[in-house]
Amino acid sequence: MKKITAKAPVNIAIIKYWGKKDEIKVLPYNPSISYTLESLYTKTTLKEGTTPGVKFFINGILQSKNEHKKVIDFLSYFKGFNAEDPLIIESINEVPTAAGFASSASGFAALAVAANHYYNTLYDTSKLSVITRQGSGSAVRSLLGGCVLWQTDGTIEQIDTSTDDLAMIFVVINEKQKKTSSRDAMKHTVKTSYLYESWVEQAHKDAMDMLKVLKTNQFDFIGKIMESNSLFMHATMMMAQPPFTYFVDDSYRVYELVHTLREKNIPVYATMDAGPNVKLLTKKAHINTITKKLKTEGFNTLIVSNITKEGAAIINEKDDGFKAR
Ligand code: 2P0
Repeated sequence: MKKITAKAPVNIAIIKYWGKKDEIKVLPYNPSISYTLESLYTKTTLKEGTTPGVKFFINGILQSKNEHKKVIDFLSYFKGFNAEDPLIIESINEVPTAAGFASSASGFAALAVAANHYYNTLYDTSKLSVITRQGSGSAVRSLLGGCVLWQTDGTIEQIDTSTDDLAMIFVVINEKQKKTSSRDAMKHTVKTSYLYESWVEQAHKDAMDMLKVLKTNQFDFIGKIMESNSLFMHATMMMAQPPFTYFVDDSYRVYELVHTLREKNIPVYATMDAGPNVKLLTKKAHINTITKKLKTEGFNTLIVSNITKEGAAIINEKDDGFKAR
């Protein structure tokens, strides 16, 4: 029986993508940059079914008609796919789904790589990224590992920077599915936010500055640019008409804690995506101090991850290791 499994990492943007200049091709208004996480990923298996049609499961749960449609539309980009053929898709998320933990990114990256082998299309990274974007824009950054730049023309590249002593701490505030999808939230922001033009301009500057400090591994500058870039993105949403926000009280509390820790010379910076959970960037040496402080303040669900150089790839189920894409 034909069976292919791919594994794709979650990526967290240190320069955010928030808005499409081309909705059809899914091209962003500004470049974005991300780190690739080791401990958070999606594993997706494609295998032949016994009855006609696609059956799509996430974490063992058969998905809705709507989710099936998304996946079928996506797989239609792979030559040889036929929605009537018996196909089972089993996706396992090592990440809280749809709470701003970028599971759609790792999900579509894993599906793209698995389908590329299942249908033997063997598209190169460039062609695969064009398809992957249709599932989720930020998913293209999960195709590569390490630190990844996604340009406004759609190209992706790995940035040469040192990530060995870095770690991210995920402060889980809410694992529930978010109310508004980022796709709709982005559209609304582009159309109505008073700050959108300024965001695009500043995000370009932030990306340029970030590339410089990444190349020279200046941690505090990386953290500062990351934090302010994320806050600007959230400000664009607060200035949309009508306004909205992904912040909840506990998100603000985590930001305050981060500031308190920095006053005590602990190098830690915060970023937040399309959900209330906060991600902290620090150096490995400070993980214990930070997690201890968070727990004292009642934040008990924490996920610590290294940055990995591995991007999405087919895995050998037996040894669970990565194989070449
Ligand atoms: C990012 N986010 O750069 C930003 C920051 C969330 C906040 O990309 O419409 O699933 O499918 O391209 O990529 C989440 O949105 O949106 C996202 P689509 P996507 O990580």
